[in-house]
Amino acid sequence: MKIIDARVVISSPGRNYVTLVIETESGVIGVGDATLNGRELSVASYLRDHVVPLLIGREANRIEDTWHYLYKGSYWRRGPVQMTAIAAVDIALWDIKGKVAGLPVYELLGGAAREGVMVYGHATGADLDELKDDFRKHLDAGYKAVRAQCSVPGLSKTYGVPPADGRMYEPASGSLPQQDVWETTAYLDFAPRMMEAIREEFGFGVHLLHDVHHRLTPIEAARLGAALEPYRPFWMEDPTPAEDQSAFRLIREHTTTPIAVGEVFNSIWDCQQLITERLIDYIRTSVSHAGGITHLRRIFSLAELYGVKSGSHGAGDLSPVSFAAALHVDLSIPNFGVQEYMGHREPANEVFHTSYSFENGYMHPGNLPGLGVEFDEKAAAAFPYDPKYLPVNRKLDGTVHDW
Ligand code: GCO
Ligand code: MG
Repeated sequence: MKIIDARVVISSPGRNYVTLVIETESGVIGVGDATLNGRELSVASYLRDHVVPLLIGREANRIEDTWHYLYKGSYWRRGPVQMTAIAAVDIALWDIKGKVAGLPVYELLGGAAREGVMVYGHATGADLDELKDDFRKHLDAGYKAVRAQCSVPGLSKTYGVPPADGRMYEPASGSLPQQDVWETTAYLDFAPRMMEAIREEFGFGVHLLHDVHHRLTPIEAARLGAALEPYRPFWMEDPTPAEDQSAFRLIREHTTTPIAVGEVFNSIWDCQQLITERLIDYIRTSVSHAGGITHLRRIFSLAELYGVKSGSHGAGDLSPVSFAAALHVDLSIPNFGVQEYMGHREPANEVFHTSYSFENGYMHPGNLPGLGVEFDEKAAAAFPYDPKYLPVNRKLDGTVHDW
């Protein structure tokens, strides 16, 4: 069954998404997500200019071969652009395989290893009272795991806390990146108080997560991990800039707080040391930025060998196509940990018709053949691309800091 057409659709139903549509001679269509937040057009060009010409005429059922053809064949391997592009092709081909077989993708991956996928939502607040209100809303909605982020007193803007005007906290609107302000001392004093306030109010019966967003040095992260221990966090996410794998050894030596990292990784090589030296507890690579279902499964298999669990990135800047693909993987692997679920803003559901469901804190990808997401190209055309940047972070003296 040959591929006869492949096209890239860039649309902005609530936020920007790059979608790859692959069409086969038998009429079966597959969709993949190629969104790289704030750098969307680079992946669109990689696909349109360099990958689509290679896909036409290829056998759609040869997923593994196509993966290596695109990965090794380019010579210039890895990086977020190439790996997001390969992911989009890979996800679309799994979608096609499922539709041809008449089975949901998770059945092709070995079938359900659990009844549902535990997801965590985001609770945020401009102060502790607001955070507690939002946390309570998540518990009322049935969430078993919730991430807590709160404005740091003294800082005008904190990661993870949306502006008061109802916009999402990322990306910034406008033609230039928004500037955030950062001060490590204030954050390190406040974060344990925030976690304490949540435990005092809601007890220990809910999984409590927190995202540091790559902002600390190893010794600062070690101090934070130790300070959080009494509140028994599910994980401390992205404590230090993720590209320095050996930094995690120092954190590990000082704290038993579980560590999660990997949303910015794009291959197994980015986490090889972290996993094989048991420096982390959860690997957060996503299906759309780490080479698709084929490569993500490879990462999770390596992780399983070393007792590391999955905890995939699932922010709203990954499209519903990615999210569905993530749920199929989550449902089928033995070492599933948790899945991030941020949801998608309206009018995303006018463009992406999904079949996944949420019940009592758990999600299921549904049982439609393939991924279970239908992409409405006509509807997408009504929401043209809207260029936006992620924020840039500076310390109080103006030095650019990790974001
Ligand atoms: C998370 C992430 C995101 C990223 C975003 C960047 O844990 O959900 O940190 O919020 O910042 O995906 O585009
Ligand atoms: Mg994060």
